[in-house]
Amino acid sequence: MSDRTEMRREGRVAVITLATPPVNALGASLRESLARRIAEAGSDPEVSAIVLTGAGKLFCGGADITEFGRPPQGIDLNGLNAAVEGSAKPVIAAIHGQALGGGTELALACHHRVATPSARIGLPEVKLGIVPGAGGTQRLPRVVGPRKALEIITSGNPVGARAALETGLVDALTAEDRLVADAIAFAERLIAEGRPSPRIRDRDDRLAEGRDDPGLFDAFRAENAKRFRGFEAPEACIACVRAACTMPFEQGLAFERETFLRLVAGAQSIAQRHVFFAEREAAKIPDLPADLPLLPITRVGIIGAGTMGGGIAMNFLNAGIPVRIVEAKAEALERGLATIRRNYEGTARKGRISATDVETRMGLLAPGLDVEALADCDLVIEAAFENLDLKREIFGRLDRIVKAEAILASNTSYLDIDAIAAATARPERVLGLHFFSPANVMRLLEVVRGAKTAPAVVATAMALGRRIGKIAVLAGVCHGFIGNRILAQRQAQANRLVLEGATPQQVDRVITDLGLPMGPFAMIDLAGLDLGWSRETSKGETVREILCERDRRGQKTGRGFYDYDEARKATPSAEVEAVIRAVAARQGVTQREISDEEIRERCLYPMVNEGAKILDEGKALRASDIDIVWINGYGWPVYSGGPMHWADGIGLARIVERLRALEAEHGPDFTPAPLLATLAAEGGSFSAFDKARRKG
Ligand code: 3H9
Repeated sequence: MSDRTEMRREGRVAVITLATPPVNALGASLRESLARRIAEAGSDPEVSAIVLTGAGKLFCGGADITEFGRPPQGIDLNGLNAAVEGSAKPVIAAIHGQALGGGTELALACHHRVATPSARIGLPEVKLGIVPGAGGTQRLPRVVGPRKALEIITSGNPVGARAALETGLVDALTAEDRLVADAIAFAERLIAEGRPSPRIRDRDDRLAEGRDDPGLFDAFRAENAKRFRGFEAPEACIACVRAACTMPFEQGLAFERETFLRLVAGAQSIAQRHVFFAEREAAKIPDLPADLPLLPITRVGIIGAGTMGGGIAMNFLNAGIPVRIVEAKAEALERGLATIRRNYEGTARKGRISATDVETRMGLLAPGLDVEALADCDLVIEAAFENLDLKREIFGRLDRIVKAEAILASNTSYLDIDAIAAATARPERVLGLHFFSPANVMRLLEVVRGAKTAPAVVATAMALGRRIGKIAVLAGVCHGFIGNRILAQRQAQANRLVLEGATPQQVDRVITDLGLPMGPFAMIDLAGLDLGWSRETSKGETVREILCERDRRGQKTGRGFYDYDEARKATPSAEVEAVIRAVAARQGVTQREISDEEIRERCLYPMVNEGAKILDEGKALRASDIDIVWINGYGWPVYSGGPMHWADGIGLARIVERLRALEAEHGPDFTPAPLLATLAAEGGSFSAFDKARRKG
């Protein structure tokens, strides 16, 4: 076993460095190695204090997540922490970069903590569907009090070193570039003072808050009910912090351990860990060499200052990248700029950015009415009306105006990128950058690779996505790419189900019960029923056409599939139900009672089926990419891992069996995709399919 730590001596101080790149995760060999070093330093008469630090860019990223679900090996993290805490010589954690999860728990087992001012400390376990399992829920409340501990543990968000100093989570800040030297000086002072080493487990002064006010936990739960909806881990975190207040330390620790083991084996945590790795996997494009030089992006041009163009611009401004934004009419441009400013001012009012930030960002934005202004941009994104002829015309023009080496991108959500690229003399520099509305909020970016898009252009777009804080997923050219192509399947079934007798609110409820933020009909109302509709061409045959003709065009007209009040609260509409009944009668569809189960199967199984087709055609690189698209673009709940992971949980054989039964009843919309049928017959899963593809 290679040693996973380094140890050196500086006078009477032993410095032990965690050295398992890239994140010093506390896997079995690092735990063993660390325990051995602590014992060695403990028995060395020349050593009077120990400093623990991390190699590379951070202190420690926590337990090794890949070990979860496997048989435990060697000393566990609680055992290691007990050894550190029990050391007769003071142990000081010297934290830089990040201390996360088990890394923070290790630091809490130390007798003191010092940190660089830029360090961040947190317990992100809740984001993996678990509770901190190595004393975090027992030690943190003893330092910062139960209320603050609840916030930190249930949000999973790290706190900055300065805030950590204020709450007592760290004892001192070091100079940014003198972490270890300052930690050694701190240790030498302790040696000189010769006081006994404090152990967090012995403290209980801060716990009074939770004992005197047991209602604190109920109040916290109620305040955060919306955020916690559907998730198991936050409630378990609350129970563990409460245990810290009501049980002796060892008993609380045992309670935490039990809770951790229950959750780590549960479906939610398995799904959330799948998402953690899937997000990182999505960034990897197998056929692109890792050392491919990226194209410089120092100035971005955007065509269209509407909702989409403005939202897209904000992403770049937020990242400090100058933007030129062009609109055809002065009035539309003014309106677009005013919206961007209003959005920033709103964020500033909430205290998330400063008034200076607002001006800095607006200062990076250069508005104009002339496309010529985009000539020297490195990337131009077109966010114009969704019409192929119009887009081809714009791209033809851009090609003549914008410098030859620049990338030209379309934000189209459905159209053929190859047809758009063919309107230029540089198809290798053309691709799709599909942002999701609201573009400044939603994390997903579909990077659509055309038949001729150059590898460096794809790599640059993927890296740029990351730079502006998006999760970029590579998609191939097809109608609707990954996300909307799958959405279309759900929508077709939703439309059909209401004709057959379900109500829009029943369909929407079945979908929101699965944890999605809104159902198909609420979603259309938000987007507008009249997208792609016009009075001149309307045949007045479908429910949607008739509702448009009656000016029920969605939230913007106060009425769509639902009626809306001033607060945009939706109520079911008798008028809509009558329209649906009339259309059903005209089409000869007999209405009947439809069960929630039927809605679930008919809406979701065709999505999974379409996902299999997308995979088979190579339009998505992995099933897990499809999950990432649906989680970050459509709000699929992370606790069920995305549609493909969810399907694996049900079993592909069961899904194919149900699709065949639905096919017999309702026709070819439900015919199982060949890949899905094959996987089901082999007893396979999408996750095994991804693994096999990865191995090539
Ligand atoms: C825990 O601690 C439980 C305990 O309470 C109790 C235990 C009993 N394990 O994100 P990056 C991999 S739960 C294994 O791209 P960055 C990652 O997959 C843990 N692998 O880097 C990637 O691999 P690859 C609580 C891990 O610089 C590579 O490292 N801790 C782990 O953008 C680089 O990662 C957390 O939840 C891990 N813990 O961000 C923290 N972490 O190259 C999770 C990373 O093959 N980690 N990898 O794709 C993070 O949030 C980020 O990785 C971090 C670095 C901020 C640390």
